[in-house]
Parts: sequence; C-alpha cells; structure tokens
Amino acid sequence: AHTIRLKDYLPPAWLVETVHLDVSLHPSETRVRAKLAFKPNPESASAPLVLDGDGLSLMSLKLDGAPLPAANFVASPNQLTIPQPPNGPFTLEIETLVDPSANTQLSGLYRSSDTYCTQCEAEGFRRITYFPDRPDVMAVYTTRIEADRQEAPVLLANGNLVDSGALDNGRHYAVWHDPHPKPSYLFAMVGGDLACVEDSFRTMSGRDVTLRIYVEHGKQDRCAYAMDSLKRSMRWDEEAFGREYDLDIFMIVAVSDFNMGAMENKGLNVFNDKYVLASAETATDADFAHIEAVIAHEYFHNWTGNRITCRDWFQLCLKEGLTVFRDHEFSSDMRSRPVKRISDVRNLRAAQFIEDSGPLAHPVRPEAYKEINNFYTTTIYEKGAEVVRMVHTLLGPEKFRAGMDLYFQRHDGEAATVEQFIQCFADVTGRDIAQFMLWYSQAGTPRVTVSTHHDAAAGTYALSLKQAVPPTPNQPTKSPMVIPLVTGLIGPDGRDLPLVLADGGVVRRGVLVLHEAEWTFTFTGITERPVLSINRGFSAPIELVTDLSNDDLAFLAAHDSDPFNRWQALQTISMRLLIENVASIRAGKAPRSDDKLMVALAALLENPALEPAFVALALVPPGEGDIAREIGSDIDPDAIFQARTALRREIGTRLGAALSTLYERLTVPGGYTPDATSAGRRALRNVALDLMAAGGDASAITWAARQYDAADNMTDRMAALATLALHGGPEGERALADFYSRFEGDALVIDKWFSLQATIPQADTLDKVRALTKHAAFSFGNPNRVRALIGAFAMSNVTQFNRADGAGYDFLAETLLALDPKNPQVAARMATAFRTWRTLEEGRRGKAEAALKRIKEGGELSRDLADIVERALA
Ligand code: B3K
Ligand code: ZN
Repeated sequence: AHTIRLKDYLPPAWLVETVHLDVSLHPSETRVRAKLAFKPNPESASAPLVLDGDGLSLMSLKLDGAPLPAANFVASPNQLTIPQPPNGPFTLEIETLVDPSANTQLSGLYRSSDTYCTQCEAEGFRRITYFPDRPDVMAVYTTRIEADRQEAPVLLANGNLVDSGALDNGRHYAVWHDPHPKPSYLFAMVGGDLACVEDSFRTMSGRDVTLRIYVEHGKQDRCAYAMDSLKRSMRWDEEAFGREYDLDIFMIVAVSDFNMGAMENKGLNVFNDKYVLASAETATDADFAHIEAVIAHEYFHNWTGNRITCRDWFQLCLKEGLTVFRDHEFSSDMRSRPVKRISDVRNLRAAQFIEDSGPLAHPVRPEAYKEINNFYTTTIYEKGAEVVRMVHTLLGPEKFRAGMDLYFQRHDGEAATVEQFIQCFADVTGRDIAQFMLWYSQAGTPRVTVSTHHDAAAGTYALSLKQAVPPTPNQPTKSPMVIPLVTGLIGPDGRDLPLVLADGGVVRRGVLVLHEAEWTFTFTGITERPVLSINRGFSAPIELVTDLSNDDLAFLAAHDSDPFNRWQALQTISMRLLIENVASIRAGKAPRSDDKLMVALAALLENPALEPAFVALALVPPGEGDIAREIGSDIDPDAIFQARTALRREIGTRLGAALSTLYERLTVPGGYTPDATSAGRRALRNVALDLMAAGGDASAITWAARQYDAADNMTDRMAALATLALHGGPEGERALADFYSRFEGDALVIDKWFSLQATIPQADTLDKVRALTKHAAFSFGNPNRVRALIGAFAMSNVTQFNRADGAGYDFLAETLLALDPKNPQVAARMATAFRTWRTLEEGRRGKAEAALKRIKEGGELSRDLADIVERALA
C-alpha cells in the first residue's frame, strides 16, 4: 500500500456544492442515486475529475442530465475518473448498488441487527457512492431515503426532516435536508424499526431543539442518563464556550454493532449502544461516567469537528484532541476535578505513554500514513488533548477562551489546520508559536530530570531542569520543547511559599516554563528547606525524574495543596518499591515491604477530609503496564505481577482492620444513583473489599459473596464478582455461572462476563478464553464481543497474554488472521497489543516476534492489519 504524506497536500481541483442522495434501502441490493453539483476550485489548476470509491458497482452515470458515453470515463470498484470534465460547473448523476448485509467491515452502509446504518469516518462514504471523499470538500446534503415500511418505519438522515410519505408496495420515504455544508465523513443515514425517547432543550437564544434517542424496542427505559447527559452537555457548551446548537433537532441512534464508541455525524450521532444504554442493574458507575463523557464528546464535535472541520486527516487531532480536552473539562465540572484528572492521567500513561515509547509511536500530527483508520490513536486523542491543556495552562483561562472565540469566529464553516488553530492563541497573546508546534511534530514523551539545591545562608532555592525527548520511529533526534510546569514550594508548615525569582522574573499562576534543554530557576526568600511540588495537575505530559526522597514524597502525600501531586507522591513511593522488588524477585529473593508507605496509606484511610473516590485511586498501586514502562527493557511480566501482588497483599494485611471498618461504614444509603459522590463511596468500598481479599482475609470472600447476591446495582455486583473470580475458588465459579444465567441475553452485561474471565491472571485462562470463543454467545461479527473477550485478554491480561511459552501470542495471531477478512479495523486495533514486544525479556521477545511474522506471512492481509504488523516489526 502506498504512503500518503502531509507535504504532498494539494487543494481539491473540484468542489461539490450540493449532494442529493436518493437511497432505496434493501437488505442486499440498496440502490444509491447521487446527484452531485461540481464546480472548479478557483484556487487550483484545472484537472481531471477523480472520485474515490471502495468496492462499488456503478449502474449508470449521467453528466448534466445526459448519459455519459463509456469512452468518456473510467470506472473501477475503487475509482471513477472523468479525464476531460467540462470547464465550468456541471452535475453528475451516479447510480451505485451496495449490499449492506454483506458489509462485515461496518464501514459505509451496513446492517446492525436489522437496522440499516452508516459509518463514514474516515473513508466510508466512498463505499456508498463515488465522491471526492476528503474532509476539505464541504457540501450541502439533501437525503431521500425510501424503504419497506414494515422493515424500516424509522428513516433518518442529517439535518431537518422536510418531507415524508407513503409509496406503493408497502414502501415509504423521508427527505432530510442539512443546511450546513459538511464533509462526506459526517454524512449519516439510518433506517429501521426503532423505539424513540424524546425530550427538548431551549438554547441560550431561546430556540427549542427536539432531542431524540433511538434504541431497540424495549430499551427506552435505559436512555434516561444519556438524555440527561446530552442536555447538560448542551448547556455546558453554551456556558463554557459560548457555543449554541444550530439545527432544530438532535438525534442519537444506538446500534449494537459498531467499530468504535460513537460518531458525531451532523445532527445524527450514531452510537455504540454501550455508550447510551444504562440502568442501575446493568451498568456500572464507570459505564455511567463513560456515557456522560462520550455523549458530551460527540455533542461537542458539533462545533469542534463539524462547524470547523479538518483540512486533511493529518489534522485529525484538531478535532479529536480539542474535543477530548472539552469533554474532560465537562466531566471535571460535572464530577470531581481532581479525581477526573487522576483517572485521565492514569489512562494516558497506561495507553499513550506506552504507544509513544514503542514502534507505533507517532507525532500528534502525523506526517505520513498508509491507513488512516489506524491513526485514531490515544496519541491523537489523549496526547492531543494534553497539548490543548498546555495551551490553557500557558495562557490562563481568559486568554484561552479569547483564543477559542477567535478560532470559532475566524474559521467557522472551514476545513482548518493545526497551525490555524494555534495561530489564534498567538494572535490573542502576541506570542510566538514556533517552538510550541514541536508538540505536534515530535513524537515521544519528554523526560524531565529535576535536581534541587537549597542554600539556607543565602535564602535561595535552585531548581535545575533538564529535558530530553527520546528517539522514535523516523525521528532519531529531537529539539527541546516548551514545557509548562505548575510548581509549588511547600514550607515546613505545609503551606505554599511565594515564588519569587532571583532574576526578577514573575511566575504567573505557578507556571514555570522550560524552553531550553537545561535551565535553572532560582528562587529567593527561601530560608527553610521547602519540599518541591512540580508538574502539579500533570501540567505537562512528561516523564518526571526528581531527587525527592521518600520522606519528601510522604510529606507531599500528606500536605500538598495539589491533589494530583498528593496522589502522584504515593504512586512514586510505590513505584520505587515495586521496581526494587521486581529485581529481587528475578534474583530469587523475597520482596521487601515499606513501612513508610503503609503509614502514608493508613493516614489516607483515616483522613475524613479526603473524597472517597480519591482515596480509592490512591490505594491502587501502579499498574503492571506502568511498572513495565518504568523498567523499560528486559521485562519479565511474571516478576512484575508477583511484585504488585505482594504489595496488594501487604496493603490488605497491614491495613486490614481499617479497610474492613471502611467497608462497613461506607454503605451507600437509599437506592442507587449514578452521581459522582455515591460512585466514589462505592469505589472505595469495593477497593477495600478487594484489598482485604488480596490480603487473604477469608471473611472478605464471605462478604463478597454476600455483596454479590444482595447487590441492587451492577457496580457492586460486578466488583464482588471480580473479587470472587480472582480470589474465591468455588465461590467464584458459582458466581460466574449465576451471573451468566441472570443476564443471559443482555449483550452489554454478557460482555462484562466475557471480559472478566479473559483478564484473570491465572495459568488456565488462555484455555478458558479459547473455549469461550466456541461459546454460543460468542461471535466474531460483533465488535463489542470481540473486544470483550479477545481484546481484554490481549490488552489487559499482561501475564497470560505474555505467557513465557508464547501461547498467548500464538492465540492472538491465529485469531487476528481469522478476524481480519471480516473486520480489518477491529483486527488492526487488537494487533496493537504487540506494541511493547521489543521491551520483553529475550525468550518472550523471540516468541512475540515469531507470532508477528506469522501474521505478516499469513496470507492476504488487509491494509489495516498489514500496516500495524509492519510498523510493529520495523
Ligand atoms: N470521530 C469518531 C471516530 C471515527 C473513527 C473512524 N475509524 C468518533 C469520535 O472521535 O468522536
Ligand atoms: Zn471525537
């Protein structure tokens, strides 16, 4: 496959003003008539008309109303070319035939449990009709859909409904018009027999917007939280960003077969039902939080993505990073800001930092790709959001808002670039942006090393910083970045000291900005040795190495005014211990315990001022992936697991009494509500239970069994089930069987049942996973199910996927080869489980490499899977 490069970007030769689609739905022979009004792009030289296609059959073609002679065009399934189009504007009428039932890739027009739906981002529209399928071609769409009334009583497309009615032979039609010009990737249509929940929203200028969520019949009572999240998102975008909704109706359709989370099609979001449907009995607190975040994310795209879209796919982070930043801010306002930040950073480290340190590392704005669908990565999304957060940190909230306002004002209706976005912040501040742009062009996580020196006699405190960005694929050397470090110096009384720089420089909002490879900030008026708190709130997405002692860290854990760094301090102490213990275990020695860590953790449990959700996060030691990343090379996943298990056991035994008191005290009164406060209490209570079980406390198993049976909500039931499955022997087996029969037929809940079994870190898990692929409820056709079983095993079960005998790798290789012909996007996504293979100890490394090579040689691979495997091996 050939490589597409940013530097080769050329504006389109032909623009499309209007698109009239006339779609006659049929399970296997859907007829699509597209009438496209082309005009030459005044900004580019005249050129042939080349339209994208993907697996299309052309039925007929007319130019300005007359059939086009075969000699005047060239059509293949993947392209339609008119070598000599007219000099001025013209219309093209294209008729294609598509087979939605045969579409197992779930890109373009497909069927999900009998509902017709579309997914066009990134390049799915070309699977419906021939089109200049690139985001800088923006057109006004009118869509007429016709279908059998029994089969598809509901017919939806983007925009507002302008006409509908009955036809002969039991068929009917609907016409939708979207007045806002949009790129083809935002096109959507849906047809099916769906139930609908309706509500409304009055916008800040007093317009009433109809809100509808379409779901499978019988699921209406599971939409309340999604609807409420939507209304809160709409209000929040008005208040936080001054952004108002711009159509008369906003629709969400939930489908069960979907390649990712959801899709922001203009006025017609299509969702994986996992991010819509929730009830106390079937969804966990985490599910509720995800629903809120994804509903918000897709809604926020209406301005950041749809009104202002991307000029080309290299600019993907322009909409994704910015929109993730916006949804993080929204959730922070809806819930606890510190808890949200800690969870987001945990996810960033567990996914993005790992991606950034391996063979799949790429810049936030890539410069080349073979398959764009492989670039919907945590780097584009989460690191992209961190980069926007740094702009916010550097500028402060007012200037940031001014820059955003300018962006909306200047680029509304356009397909923009990252430079244009960042330029808006430069224009409101008068600052230069050249160095900041390195965050978009340089891959890799910068490492900042800090050393400190207090001179009591002079009353100065010197903070020396060094930065280095590691080499990444195709980027052997790097330049220094702009790194905003929110910093505090904490005096012996636990209070922040004023930051006065010796050179007279001012520190605004506590932000120190490192521009050079090395720099020393010297503070004056510091008579007593302070403790440094740096990178507060994780102000920069970096790896930090400090010279803080464990006593300093314990002091921060107890006193830092920044909750993030309180959490971080404990994680750092634990990480130091874990790394030492991994080495001991590999050397055949026993892991040691750390009294000071236990004292610090015990203090958390007794501090009533702390939010339960915060304490829950602080009690969880760094994950296996984090420990591996910190060690960096020659990884033995079993030793890491043992070290981490020993620490959990230690916490469970040493703090057992306090944990069981918490468990009994923290019951949540009244019926279930998904709000963050009660979710936090449940989280802490369930962490306590699991740690007690990890400590070998037999009564914890009894409590877990009791909690499992008595639970009135999925959070408590699932947590108890996990504890039982992990520690409970026969109790675990019994509960798993009960869970299946209790929820059989409820796909989203059964996904949890598959996932849990796939993530148990025990030697027989791989055999069980293999057996589960033969289970009646397993299907390779449903991405949620595949991710629940295969994805969970490969991505979240570190010891069993990385079995020393290589059987985990072999299993994934076989599975991917079987899945790839059906669904390349999902296969490629799961293949990224191999992204850390080079860091493994020799034996495993060889086996992982062999498995990757077997995939590579395994026959005709999709472009998606081939791209991941080739980059992983490169
Ligand atoms: N924009 C979509 C993702 C499309 C993925 C295409 N392979 C959802 C989102 O980020 O909001
Ligand atoms: Zn998005």
